[in-house]
Amino acid sequence: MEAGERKIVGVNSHPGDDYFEGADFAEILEETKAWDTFEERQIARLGQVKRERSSADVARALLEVRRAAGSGENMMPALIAAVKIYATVGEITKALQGAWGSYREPEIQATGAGVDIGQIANGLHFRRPVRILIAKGGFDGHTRGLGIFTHLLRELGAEVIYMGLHRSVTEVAQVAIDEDVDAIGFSALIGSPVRFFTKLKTELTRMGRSDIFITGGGIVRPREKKFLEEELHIGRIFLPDTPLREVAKYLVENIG
Ligand code: B12
Repeated sequence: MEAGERKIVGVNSHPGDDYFEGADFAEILEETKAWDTFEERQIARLGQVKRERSSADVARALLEVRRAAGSGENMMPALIAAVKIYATVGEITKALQGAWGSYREPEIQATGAGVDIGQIANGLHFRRPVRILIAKGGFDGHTRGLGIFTHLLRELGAEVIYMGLHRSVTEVAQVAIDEDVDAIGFSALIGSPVRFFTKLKTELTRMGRSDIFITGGGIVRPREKKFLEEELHIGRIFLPDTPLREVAKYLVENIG
C-alpha cells in the first residue's frame, strides 16, 4: 500500500483536501480549462467513430434493441450486439425511449423531507418580494435538497421558480433573465461545481445580467469553495451538512 501498488481512496489516493493545503488556484483553473474544449473534442471523437462504423449495421442493431425492449424479453444480447458495432449510448438510449417513452419529472415536491421547515424559518423573512430560481445542471438528479430549499424559500416569503432537471447552464442563465429573478440558487451534487458556477457567471455576464446574485452548494471541495467565493466573487457556497438555519439566515440577509 505504501508503494502505491494497492490504492485506497482517502488513504494513499485522493487523500482529501489537506493534501491540497497551500495549493493555489492554478490547479483549479487548469482543471476547468480542460473542460472548455471537452465538448468539441468529444463531438469530434464521436464523428470519427460514426465515420468508421457501418451505418446499416448500426441501424439494424438499434431496431433490434427497440424490438427487444418492447417485447419484455432479455435485452442483453441486443444491447451487447449494438455496443460491439459502436452504436453510441445516445443512440441506444433513443432506441429504448422509442419503446418505453421517457420519464417526465413531476413538479418538484416542496417538501421538508422530514425536516421541520417551520422551525428553521422561524422569525426569518425576506424584507421585500423576491424571486429565486432553483436549478441544477447536467445529469445531476439529486432532487431531495431542491424540495427542501423550495419549501424553505417559500416559507421565507420568496417566489420560487424551478425549471426541472437536465438543463444546461446556458438555459439556466436564460430562464433567470426571462423570469427576472433576484437570485439563482444552484445545486451541484455531481459534476464539476467550478465549471457550473464559472459558466453560469460567464453566461449571465455575456447576456448583460451579471448583477443577478448567485449562491448555492453541493459536493464542493473546500478549496473550490474558496475559489468560487474569493476569485469568482459569487455568493456563499454551502457544503453538505451545513445547518439549514445558517443557510436561511444568509439568504434572507443577502437576497432580500
Ligand atoms: C440521497 C442521495 C442520493 C439519492 C438521491 C435522491 C433524490 N431524489 O434526491 C439517490 C440514491 C437517487 C442518489 C443517486 C446517486 N448519487 Co447520491 N447521494 C445522496 C446523499 C446520500 C444525500 C444527498 C442529500 O439529499 N442531502 C440532503 C440535502 C438537503 O443536502 P444537499 O442537497 O447537499 O444541500 C446542502 C449543501 O450541499 C448545500 N446546497 C446544496 N444545494 C444547494 C442549493 C442552494 C440554493 C443552497 C443555498 C445550498 C445548497 O446546502 C445544503 C446545506 O445542508 C449524498 C451524500 C451526502 N451526504 O451528501 C450522495 C452523493 C451526492 N451521491 C453521489 C453519487 C455518486 C450518486 C450517483 C452517481 C451514484 C451512482 N453511481 O449511481 C447517483 C446519481 C444519480 C443522478 N443522476 O444524479 C455522491 C457524489 C460524489 C461526488 N460529487 O463527487 C455522494 C456525495 C455520495 C458519495 N459520498 O459518494 N444519491
